[in-house]
Amino acid sequence: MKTTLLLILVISLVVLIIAPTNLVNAQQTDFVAIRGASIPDSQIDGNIGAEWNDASSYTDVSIPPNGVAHVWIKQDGTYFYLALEFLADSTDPWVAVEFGNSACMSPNADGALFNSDNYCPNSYSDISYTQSVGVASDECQDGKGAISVNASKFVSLELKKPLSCSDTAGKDVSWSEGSTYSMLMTWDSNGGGSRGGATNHATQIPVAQTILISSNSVPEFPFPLLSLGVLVAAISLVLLTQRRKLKTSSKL
Ligand SMILES: [Ca+2]
Ligand SMILES: [Ca+2]
Ligand SMILES: [Ca+2]
Repeated sequence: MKTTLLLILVISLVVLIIAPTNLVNAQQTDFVAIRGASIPDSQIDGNIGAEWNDASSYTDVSIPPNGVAHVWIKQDGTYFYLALEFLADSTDPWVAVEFGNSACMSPNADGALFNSDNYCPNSYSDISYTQSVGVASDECQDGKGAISVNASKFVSLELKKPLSCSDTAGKDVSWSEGSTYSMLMTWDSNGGGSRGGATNHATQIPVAQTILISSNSVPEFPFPLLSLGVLVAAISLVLLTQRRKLKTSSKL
């Protein structure tokens, strides 16, 4: 019986130590960029393939001003990786992502722009947000991005961006493991660098989402109830084993 109690105690302590840590991560960040394999520039091609298998994957992510996206996020210690796919209402939308600032279109924030007819038709531009004209392409283009939009208006984009970059003029982020940062996403299809649709990004100001740059290579255990379930199952297993032993010994 002493052994049983000791086992229960040890399991409880392990769960109690692990669960709150993961609960904090799960509650405080929308996305966790786990450590994964590097993606070569050649695979940043607008086609989301097996290179994203070790990334954190999120479905049903709201992408303002309307739509639902599938998002993949990871990092390799040097680069931050983001992939996104969603159904647009045009074959020529633009997509913008703002990094490192929770206010939408904050002057001097870093960003990524895809398929803007004014800045980067069918491609990607490393940008910063500005007080005067909205956005500006960095003189020093860092990282790589790609976008594809098929005839069904399905958008796929991939971004590989340095976690830390010395391009202060381009307002590039300087991110490190263990910290959480803001990200905002929006898209547009009805003019001003896009065309063919009815979606105006200005109709809904995007809310900032948060990314934890994690040193873990597997997703955090995000569900406290599962932790509790594992604990109950483990205790039950121990008690059942003990009971079986007692029965066996009483038969003898
Ligand atoms: Ca790819
Ligand atoms: Ca930039
Ligand atoms: Ca730059």
